[in-house]
Amino acid sequence: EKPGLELAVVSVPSYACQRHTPLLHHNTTLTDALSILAENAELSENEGRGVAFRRAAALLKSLPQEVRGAEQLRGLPCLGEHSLRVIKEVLEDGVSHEVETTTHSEQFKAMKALTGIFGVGAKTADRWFREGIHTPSDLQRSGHTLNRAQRAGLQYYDELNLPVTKSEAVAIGQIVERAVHAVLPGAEIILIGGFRRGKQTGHDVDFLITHPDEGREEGLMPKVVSWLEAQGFLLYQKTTRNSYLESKEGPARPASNMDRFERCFSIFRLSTDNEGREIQTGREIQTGDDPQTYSPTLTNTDPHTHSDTHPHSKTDSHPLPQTLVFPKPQTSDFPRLPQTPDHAQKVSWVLGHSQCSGPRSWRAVRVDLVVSPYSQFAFALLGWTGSKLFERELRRWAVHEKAMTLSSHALYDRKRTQYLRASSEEEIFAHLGLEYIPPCDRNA
Ligand code: DGT
Ligand code: MG
Repeated sequence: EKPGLELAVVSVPSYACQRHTPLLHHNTTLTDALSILAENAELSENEGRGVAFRRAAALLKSLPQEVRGAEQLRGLPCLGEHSLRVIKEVLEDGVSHEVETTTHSEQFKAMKALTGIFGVGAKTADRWFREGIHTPSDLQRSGHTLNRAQRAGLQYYDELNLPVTKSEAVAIGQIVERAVHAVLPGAEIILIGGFRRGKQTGHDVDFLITHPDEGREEGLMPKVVSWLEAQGFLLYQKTTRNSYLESKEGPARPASNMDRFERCFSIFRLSTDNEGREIQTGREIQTGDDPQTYSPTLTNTDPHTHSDTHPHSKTDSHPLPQTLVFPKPQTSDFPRLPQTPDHAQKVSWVLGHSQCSGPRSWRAVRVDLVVSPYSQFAFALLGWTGSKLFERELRRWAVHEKAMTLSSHALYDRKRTQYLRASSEEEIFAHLGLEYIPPCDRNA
């Protein structure tokens, strides 16, 4: 046997939260194939099957080298019979028959297109599919009564399915920071989700907001939303108190604090000028606004440094992340984007009703805001950084290996019958008996 090929000799732990999973890895052909089958299972509401494919893909993402033959996988965890069969096929033939069939199936294509509408889940999409609705245009013509989220989803369909760039995320971060500081000075805002893990694009932009004085964050979301609305930054918003109910998960919910968890699902109106530069104006600058800090600006980020997305690097000893600090806007400074996405032109208005006379100077972007009390901030940060599989694996590890219940609010030790406090992600990993995995290695 060729030296260095037996990957199993490298011991690979079976929970994704025990492993370092970088964004870029060596086995994308295999993980792309498995991800399609996972997606198909999720769209068919076969969660168990979806998770099995996701776990297999995550294992491959964590391997230190490219897999060239199935024999290299002997002894590795997380690879079920079905996943192994798919992997072997791809290794031998370059493609998997099942993956090909899936990607070409009418049902898969329709389910992807319909669930691509903001506000539409697998159940609704499946019902529509069985009525013969396969595309957003079919839905539009069907005359179905849609809720407010779905109407917005349909209206901005094309744009919301364009990846959000890191630069756009930064521009939105500046707006969010301004909104939050206008209504609550001293509040802290941090970019979470995929961008915190170092992704260069995302399907949305996620922010977590808190205030060091516990209680000050209460009632913050409606004020932030009002400010954003008054400035013309919101195309859609739905604020829910405590949308992530963990009633199913048992005791990991501090009864008194639960009702303070607020979340806002929104669609931002992000200005772009015709040269593909993003600016952060909503409507006109309001009288009384400081034009110096409210002028169109874009702070370009170096695409090669991830330091701003990883405020919790291993060497960072700050117990809590610092507020996202953006450089002071400089009106004369309009750096060009690394890529210059002219979204207004890329978007083809298949649905007809978004037509405008000229190229538009803004685009719609999905933004999620979450407000957490300071005492739960580390849990919220860990819970909202993802990836989804990494989160699932953390909770599975907690329950099965530690008899603990982990949520985005708290960690409960069932043997000691007490909540374990933490003011940093590092402390939570320590409570769980896990090596600290930084955000950039949570891309399971
Ligand atoms: P993407 O698709 O580029 O936006 O990728 P992510 O990883 O940002 O995914 P996203 O935005 O759906 O969610 C961000 C993270 O937040 C995700 O990795 C897990 C977590 N998350 C999402 N929805 C919920 C929720 O309802 N409750 C809790 N606790 N966490 C959630
Ligand atoms: Mg996200």
